[in-house]
Amino acid sequence: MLYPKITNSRNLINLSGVWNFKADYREEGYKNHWYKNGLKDYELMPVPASYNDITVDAKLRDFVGDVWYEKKIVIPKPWQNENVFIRVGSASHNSKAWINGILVKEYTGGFLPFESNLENAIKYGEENHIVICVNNELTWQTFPPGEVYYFEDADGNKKKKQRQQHDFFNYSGIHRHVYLYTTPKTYVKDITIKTDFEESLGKIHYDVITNKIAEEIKIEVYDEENQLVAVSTGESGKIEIKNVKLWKPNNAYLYSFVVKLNSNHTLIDQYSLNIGIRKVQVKDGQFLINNEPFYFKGFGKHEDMDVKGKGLDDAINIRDFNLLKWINANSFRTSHYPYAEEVLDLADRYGIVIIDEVPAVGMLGQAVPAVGELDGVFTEEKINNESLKEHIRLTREMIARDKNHPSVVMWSLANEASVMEPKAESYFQKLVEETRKIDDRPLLNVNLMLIEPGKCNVSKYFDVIGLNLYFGWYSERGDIDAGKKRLMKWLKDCYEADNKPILLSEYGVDTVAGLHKEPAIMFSEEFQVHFLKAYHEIFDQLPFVIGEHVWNFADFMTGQDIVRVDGNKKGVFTRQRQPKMAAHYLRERWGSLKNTYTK
Ligand code: E9O
Repeated sequence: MLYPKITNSRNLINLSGVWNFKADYREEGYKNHWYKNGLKDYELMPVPASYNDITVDAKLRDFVGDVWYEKKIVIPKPWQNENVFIRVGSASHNSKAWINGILVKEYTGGFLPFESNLENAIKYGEENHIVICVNNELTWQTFPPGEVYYFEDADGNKKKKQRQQHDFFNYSGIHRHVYLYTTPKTYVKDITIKTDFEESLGKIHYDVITNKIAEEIKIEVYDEENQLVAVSTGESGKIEIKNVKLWKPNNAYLYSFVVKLNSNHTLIDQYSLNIGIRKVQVKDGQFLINNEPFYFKGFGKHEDMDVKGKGLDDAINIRDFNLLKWINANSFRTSHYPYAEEVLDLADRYGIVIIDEVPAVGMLGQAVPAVGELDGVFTEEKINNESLKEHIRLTREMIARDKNHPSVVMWSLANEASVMEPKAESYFQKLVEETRKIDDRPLLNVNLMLIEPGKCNVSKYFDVIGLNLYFGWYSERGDIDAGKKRLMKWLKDCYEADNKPILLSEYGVDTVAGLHKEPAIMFSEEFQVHFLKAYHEIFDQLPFVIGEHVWNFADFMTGQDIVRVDGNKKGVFTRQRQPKMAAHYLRERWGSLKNTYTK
């Protein structure tokens, strides 16, 4: 799915801004046809933003159910000769959209875009009524999975509640831009780019899909100085670029790939993509980018901030990239869901490497399970065949959206699933098989520390094993030395069992900014530094460890819990994006390790 853009054949209106909003506390929206009759007694709500932290109403913050958004807009008359689409970057989690009372789209999935051709629903040159209903309920067949239940209070009133298995707040609402955009009647629907190189010769393999057969497809490739460096014709082909400038971590180079559709020698549609030429492989136990061993230095992150929740924010995003550069990181994982396309564009430009993750988090009994509470998830009632279908669909949609980003080097298909269960095996085998059919990037599975070495039923299907390890925190609590010993043994045993490169996809400790203790104890800034140092001493001895992603880049909001004081505090930066002590330590360490760090 191409990102909407203005080109000399396409137009665009960004509908972000202030919308009318109403939470459906009494479940009357559908009965009273709000999608047609409009909202009465509404309040104002920003888009994009989570609605949860915008007001001071506790009922809205923890609301489970449908909320309704409404906007009125005049659609320009000249648009009547074009296709007109509505496109929502993401809304969490289940959406329905109506234009002038006509249902134009239903979509499930909280972190990926959906769109619809509005042909039969809009009025040109007149006001149009747009309504989007967003529901935030999670079930065992959604991603992330969850369960809705009813809680009865002392007066016997039933309250709808959401049980969730994941450790981040269930922020809800319209989280990314809403666009109306046009295309000509014949237009470029999709572009797929694959790149490679041999010595100084860059190679691009491309496929262009149009909605109707187009008479002529022309391709032009421009370098960063806007010089034309290659041309081609036809819907698919190979292009070679002499003296290629590769896209490299921390040294991004982007070509512009321009597709032109012509009819009778006149241009009917044009679309351009920024592309990077680079090559990714897992070979001989190493992760190679452009044939050089790459060592991941960075974080698991979240889309999360004060007030806006998961709402797209360019200021925070650019601040985050500046901090990643400052701390000498070279990569992050989009834990635990695909981030906004705008974030991946920044990663392409800043040269930050991305591991792109599907929202498959919490496929286990509880958020922080005790031993024995992991199992019994791959059952008819919970993660079943229908879940698998959804998992495959979302993986496909993520790849369809993100495949052309040079920054994306690996797909992460699950975080902390209950993979010791025998039934997990066929589930993941199928998921991996389906994923490999559509893209050749390496695949990552991320395991939590309750999956004992040698007991993972799915590692054999993946290229890289991610391990989330917290010895000295969740176990051996407060005893870093004991944690360190366990870590060494665990990593060696995992490697011996699976013989795959290991990425430390999570390790870290909750740290209260400003709390100082000498000697270091849990929650102090000193403890975070000691813990990270101890882990690094182990990683540095093990050649099969191909990277370190600290959990987490910044403090983030979670559901309310006795182990969460105003959220998860494992950030190296605060939620306001200021450094804790550990940030200075990491900056020094990562500054002295090269990207192509070999042990
Ligand atoms: C997933 C991430 O979203 N991994 C968790 C992170 C955390 O901070 C969470 O935020 O809790 C770590 C899971 C570790 C579970 C270990 C349980 C061991 C009990 C003895």
